[in-house]
Amino acid sequence: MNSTKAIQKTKFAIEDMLQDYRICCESRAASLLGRKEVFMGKAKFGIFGDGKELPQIAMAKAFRKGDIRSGYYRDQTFMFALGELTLEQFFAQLYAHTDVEAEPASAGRLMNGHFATRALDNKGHWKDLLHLNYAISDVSPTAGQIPRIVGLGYASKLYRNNPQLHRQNQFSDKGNEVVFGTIGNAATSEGMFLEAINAMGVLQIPVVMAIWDDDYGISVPKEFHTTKGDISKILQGYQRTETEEGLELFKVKGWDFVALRNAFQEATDISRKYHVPTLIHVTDLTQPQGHSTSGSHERYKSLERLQWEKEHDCILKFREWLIEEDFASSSELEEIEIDARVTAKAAKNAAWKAFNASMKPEFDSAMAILDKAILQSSHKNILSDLRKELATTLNPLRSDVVKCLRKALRHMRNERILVKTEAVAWIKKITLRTYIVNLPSAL
Ligand SMILES: Cc1ncc(C[n+]2csc(CCOP(=O)(O)OP(=O)(O)O)c2C)c(N)n1
Ligand SMILES: [Mg+2]
Repeated sequence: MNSTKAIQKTKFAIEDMLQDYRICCESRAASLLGRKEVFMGKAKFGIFGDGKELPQIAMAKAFRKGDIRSGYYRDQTFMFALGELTLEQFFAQLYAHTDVEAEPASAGRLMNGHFATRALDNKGHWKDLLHLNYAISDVSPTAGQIPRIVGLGYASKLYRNNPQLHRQNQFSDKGNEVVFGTIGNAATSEGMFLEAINAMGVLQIPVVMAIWDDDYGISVPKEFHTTKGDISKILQGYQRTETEEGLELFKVKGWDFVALRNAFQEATDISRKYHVPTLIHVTDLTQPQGHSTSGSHERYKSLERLQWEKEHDCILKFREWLIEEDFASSSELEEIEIDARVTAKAAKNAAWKAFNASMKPEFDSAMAILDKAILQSSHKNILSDLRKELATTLNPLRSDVVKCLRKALRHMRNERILVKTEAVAWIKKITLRTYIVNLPSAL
């Protein structure tokens, strides 16, 4: 349809959409590589945002500085789109790199896919939140991200309604900010979500609540965890009317770029301007690699479902639409796809190199202590075996080194030799640095 095309062409600039496509492809490449890294033993666990890329692009477009996100482990594309997460940082978190410069969200303390921007500076002082894309730190219990959305939205309401709070501050622009929440479809069955929806309606707070609906909660299909299998259908009673306050509800397919852009923009405008909570139920999403690295969805999804997921992949549909609307040719898009894979791979390699380099000095100094122990102790053979075991460990972690030295100390427990003091001091130093030093600023 020519008229639609004309509107879309002027509304969303072509270069902009190709950049969106690039971010989607880079994010997907990162997810695919991430799973392989886990299976190669280079990371302990992986959970990724593949299949949820496109709606997150739309959400990022509606988000502006001063707004706040409280979401969950699928949101990598949103963070990439905002420029608050680099591909290298994404992999640094997957490897649990404990350097805050490499992994600013949590310095390797949180599971992968747990996003955050730092609201405190290195001295522990609040930054100016009005000029920050603030993603509040994710938590692992599903729906745990939801109650705080109510608190944050209510704070904006208080800031707007109380003129005494309007003087310059770094937390609220007179209540004109919006809190963006994200949650998976299955987690909407939790009490925390349902209570929060009610509270949002009562309080009339500026929230855009997005639900990424892929029909599943790990292996459990929707009919077993959501009444009528449709969360927005059963929330209809919360819909505001001409005479009653409530929520404004949207339902949109996760592969429909125009509908997503419009829904997120409209919802955000309503929430920001009128402090009306909005909910966007994004349906038809997929899981190209299943839930996480702990399972394989081929074991519980039907062949029909798996085929449907392939055909409804949001990036594939976005690609088809870009070509159909004449915004790009297949070969132009292919170039972007290849570039994205190369970029993601380079970032992965750089992150892995940096992660290993970060542990090398500790590894070398522990080896030197073991060498001394072999010379000083009467348990030379056992200590040599321990040293050999550590030296031949594939991709040794800091914890492997600490474990090895602890074992060595146990064998030397009845001996009076100097190296023991050195080994004890080494363990103390490493564990203190690893577990404590970064904490005050990692909030
Ligand atoms: C309170 C709590 N219960 C169970 C889990 C284990 N768990 C992690 S993800 C998940 C399924 C979530 O499904 P959904 O909300 O649909 O999100 P999706 O992963 O499909 O995006 C479960 C049960 C958890 N992390 N927290
Ligand atoms: Mg789900």
